[in-house]
Formats: sequence, structure tokens, C-alpha cells
Amino acid sequence: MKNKLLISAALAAVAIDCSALNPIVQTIYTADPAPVVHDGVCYLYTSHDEDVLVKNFFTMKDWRCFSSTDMVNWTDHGAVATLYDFKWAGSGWGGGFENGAWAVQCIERNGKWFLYCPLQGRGIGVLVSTNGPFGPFTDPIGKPLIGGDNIDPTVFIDDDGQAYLSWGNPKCWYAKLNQDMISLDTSIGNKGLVAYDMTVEAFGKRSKEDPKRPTSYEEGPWLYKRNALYYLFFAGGPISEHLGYSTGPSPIGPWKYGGVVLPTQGGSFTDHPGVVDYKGKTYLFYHDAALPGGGGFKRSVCVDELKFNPDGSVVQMNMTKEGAAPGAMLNPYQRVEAETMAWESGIKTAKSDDVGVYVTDIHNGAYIRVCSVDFGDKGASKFLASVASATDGAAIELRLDGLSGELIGILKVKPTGALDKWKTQSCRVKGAKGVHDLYLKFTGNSSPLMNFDWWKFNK
Ligand code: FUB
Repeated sequence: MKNKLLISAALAAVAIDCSALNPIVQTIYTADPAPVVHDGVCYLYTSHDEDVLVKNFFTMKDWRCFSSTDMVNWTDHGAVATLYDFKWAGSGWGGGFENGAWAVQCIERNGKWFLYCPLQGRGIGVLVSTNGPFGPFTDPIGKPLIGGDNIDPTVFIDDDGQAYLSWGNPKCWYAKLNQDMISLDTSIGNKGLVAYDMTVEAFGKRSKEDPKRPTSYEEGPWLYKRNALYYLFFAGGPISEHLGYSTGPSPIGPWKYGGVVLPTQGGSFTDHPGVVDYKGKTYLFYHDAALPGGGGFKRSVCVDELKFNPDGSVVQMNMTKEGAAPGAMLNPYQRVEAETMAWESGIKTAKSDDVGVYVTDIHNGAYIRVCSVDFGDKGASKFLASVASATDGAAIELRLDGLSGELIGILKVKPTGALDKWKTQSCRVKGAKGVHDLYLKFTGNSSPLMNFDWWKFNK
């Protein structure tokens, strides 16, 4: 009996141990993570490295959004904005409409979502959505909010309601935003723009001499507040970058260098911090080059828990393969988007007017892993999925805790006539009780097997 208990305790531990979950998006290359928490959901905005590079340089055309309620399973919302949303993006250097969608950050204020977008070489623009975090976003000012070769905006609203932007490479700058979030308070600095004094005391000494960059600050600032202390996280030099931080008594300093948060690791010569509090923990998002084919221009966003010492200093950490521990259980008895996943192999996502984002390009042996699915004590009896298939013999195997784990059901997908003709199909399920990682494994001889929009279980 004792042994039995030990075994079931161990199995329970396996079920909620979501190991090897970084990078958190595997369907595309993502970079420059910018998380924001709103109404209990963590939204993650990222830049997007294209698969095919132009001139072996950053090739970036749009900005992406993902969301999670547990820091482990992420739902793909596709591209939420592109360079084409800025009419002025075509002028100046940086690749016109075809390139230069660099590190973005989004924030919500009074029901509107503001997306601050650097267009490499052309300045920082702002887009607004009155329709929630996924847009549509439109350009309310029709010109750069901050012109010139300025990149990497971070936006922060303090408890007194004052909003700040900070950005820049090689210098770090700041501005105060007016209440409308789309104009600057021009009563300070040079038409509203203020450059920090780049002192070693504020940003640390650079380990390699660089006349343009006397400190360890390189780019990618991220403003964050914890208790009464303000933090400016940043990507530090020399290249390859590490992540460092400074602290201060206000969102505009004066800053005091704190040290290295994340040493140079991960195979990408850049890095970019994004810090957020969620469900009682603090998380650091960063990027590496860990996906197959990855490199300096093909990066991948990761997340790990960030810890602090009692005096507010940051505990230095390393990149991990494991990623963050699940912060909640997933309810399988409500509709789950097929593009919600902790890990996948061999699939892609696409977006249509009809169903929004869905899983596509599915071949024999591909799979989706969803972590910490809570089937409850009584368990599940039926699996339902919205699928579209133009072939015979496609199936979704439902397995627990591993690709060869217990088979709880098989949905034999009937052809629907075309890959855009959606039908809800179902199968019986047996043995799904308690908390498990769910593996949806796709099988069949033809390719592609199907498109897949959502799933759910019945009790
Ligand atoms: O992604 C393009 C640029 O690389 C970003 O703007 C920088 O922060 C660095 O990550």
C-alpha cells in the first residue's frame, strides 16, 4: 500500500512537471518579449524573426501576441500589428514596409490598448486598439511619436497615473507621456525627450572599452516597480549581450547599477528583458537561439521565474530548458483553442477571417502537448474537436503524460470536404481522471492531415 501511494505521488508529480518548456513558442521564431498582465491573463507581445533572412540581418515585419493563464500553456493570437499599420513606415531607411519591426511593448489604459513600436531607423510609433489586446490597432497620429533612429520603447504607468516611455541605443532616454498616451509632455527636456547621464554609477562599467558606450547599458530597457523600488532592466554589452538592471527611487531614477540578472548565454548575440508579476510570482522573459535553425537573427522567447533578495536586489539566474512551473491547472471542460500549447512538434498556426487562429500543416507524427490538464475526480467521457480535413484516415490520438502514454481515446477524423470546411467531431474517452499533461498526437497517411481549431472534453 505504501509503495502504491509513493507511486501515485510520483505519477502526480510527473503530471504537473512540465519539463523542457523553453522556448515557449516553437511554431515561429520570436524575440524581444513584452509581457503585460490584464484581468488575470498574461499577454505576451513579441517581435518576429522571419524564417527567410534578407541580407543576413534582422528580418522582421510584424508583431505577435500570445496569452496564458498559467505561464506554461500559451495561446497563439497571430500577428496583431505590422509595419503596414504605419503609413509612414515606407519612408526612410530600415527596409520600408518590408523590414524593421523591432522590440515592441503594449499597455492598457482606460479600456484602450497602446502598442509602442520601433520601426528601425524611422522612429517609434504608437498604435491604439479600442477593441482589446488583439486589435485591430490603428495609428492615431500618422507620424512617429519619437522620430529618428530610436528603438526599444518600454512603457510604464506609475501609481499616480503618470506614464513614462524609456528607450534607446546607445543612450537610454525617457519621456513623460500625456494622459492620452499618444503625445509627449514637451515641458521637459528637448521637446519632451530627456537623455540619462550614462554614468558607471547608474548603469555599471562596461567590461570592454567602447567610446560610444561607457557603461554596460546597450539597449532594451524595461521599467518595473516592486514595493517602493523602481527597476530599469536592460540588455547589457559588450555583445553578446547579457541582461542587467539598475534601481532607483522613481521611474526616472536617479539610477544605481544593481548587477547582472542573466549572464550572456543562449547563442543569440542580443537579449531583451520583459518582467511581469503574475499570480504571486515574478517572471523574466528573455530570448535565446534554442530552436532548430536558431541564431542571432532567428531567436526564441523563453520565461523563467525571477527571484529577489530581501533587500530588493535581483538574484542572478541562468537560462533554463525547463521554463516556468505551471501557475494554474487547465480546465478541459471548456473550449480550448487548438493553438493553446506548452509544446508542439511538426505543426504551424495560421489565421482566417472565419475562425481566427487555428493549427495547420499537420502531418503524421506531429503533436501538441498541453500541460496540467485537470480532468477532475470523475474524469472525462467524451472528446470534441472542431476540425477540417480533405483526406481519409486522419486521427487524433489522446494520450496522457507522454507521446507513448496511456491512450484515453482516438478521434477518427471524417473528411469534411475541404481544409476550410469546419465540423465538430467527437469520440468516447476512458481513463482521463486527475491532473495530466495531455498529448494530442496526429496520425494518418496523407498530408496534410487536417486543420484543427478547438477542442474540449465532456464530463
Ligand atoms: O530585435 C531587434 C533588436 O534586437 C531589438 O530592438 C533589440 O532589443 C535586440 O533584441
